[in-house]
Amino acid sequence: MSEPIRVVVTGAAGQIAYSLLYIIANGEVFGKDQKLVLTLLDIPPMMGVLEGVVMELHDCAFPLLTEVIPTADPAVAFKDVSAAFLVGAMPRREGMERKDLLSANVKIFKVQGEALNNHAKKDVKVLVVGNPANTNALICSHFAPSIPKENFTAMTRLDQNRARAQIAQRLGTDISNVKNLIIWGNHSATQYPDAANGTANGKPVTDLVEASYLQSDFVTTVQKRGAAVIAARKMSSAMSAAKAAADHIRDWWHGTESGRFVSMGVVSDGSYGIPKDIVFSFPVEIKNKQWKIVQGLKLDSFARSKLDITTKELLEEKEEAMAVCNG
Ligand code: NAX
Repeated sequence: MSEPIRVVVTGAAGQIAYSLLYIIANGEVFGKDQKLVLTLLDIPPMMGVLEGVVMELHDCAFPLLTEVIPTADPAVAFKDVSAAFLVGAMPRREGMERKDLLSANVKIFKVQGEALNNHAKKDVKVLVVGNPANTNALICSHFAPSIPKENFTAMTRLDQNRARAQIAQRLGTDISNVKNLIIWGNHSATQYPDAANGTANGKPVTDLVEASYLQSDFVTTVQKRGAAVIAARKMSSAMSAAKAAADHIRDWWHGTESGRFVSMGVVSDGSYGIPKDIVFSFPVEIKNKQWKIVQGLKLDSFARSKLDITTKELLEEKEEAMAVCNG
């Protein structure tokens, strides 16, 4: 059994964290032989609720969990962490403009970027779940200059899992047979779910499913799945978001098998003509805890037009976020 690593979950009193903490503490992310110290960050008014979460974590009697530290202080939460799940964010309230939400959250991620910079391990792996996830990850990285920008990522794995589920259901096959669907761009309604490189039972998805579906209903169903869950459940996706966050970090930690790629929001290096220095979801392969953007995939004019839309949105978000930071 190896020495414990410290892992932080922010928004720890919220609904995604409630599912996520179980998965992490049960050894399903870092491995069944990796002991853990969990630090749980939330805001001061939530400390009472967080205490209840801590009680439940103790009562689960997880063999790998050596310590749980609830706190409202980022300096305590981020101390020596090897992995950070940044889930906490300001929710959108009625009457709130997208701009107001962005502005509130940019401020949170600036503070957390600075805290990571000052207190976390320099090889910390950061996953931003809180929305707007891509731009929050960019801001976080901007304020943590001592940590490589490759270590900051945003979650689009839920969108990828949703895409796989749609294709598996349509073909009536096991989800494990469906591979290499890609989410390009922003974790928002402009994302482009792309089946052009996907396979099901080793065959191209494009040979098995009509192009008319792949270019219309498939795209919009995945783009709007979050809203559909809210309409039905009266609350946003939580269990599936937690599972996706765990999938994302588990693959980053342990790597992806050869020939399989996963989608992650990462800082663009200019691949596929996407402007540098925005956090854009690309297909990646992971080895030795380093992700690499999969190169050489073909993008037709339809795909290219979709990538342009999501790129434009991310550039606008970046500009607004930087204006807030500099203002
Ligand atoms: P909840 O409102 O249930 O929980 C959020 C928690 O964050 C609350 O306990 C709140 O007090 C805390 N919080 C707020 N500001 C904080 C701060 N400065 N430091 C630490 N904690 C803070 O939301 P939940 O359903 O858990 O969703 C969390 C975030 O995930 C939201 O921003 C949501 O939009 C986003 N999502 C992102 C997804 C993705 O695929 N990237 C999918 C699911 C989800 O919608």
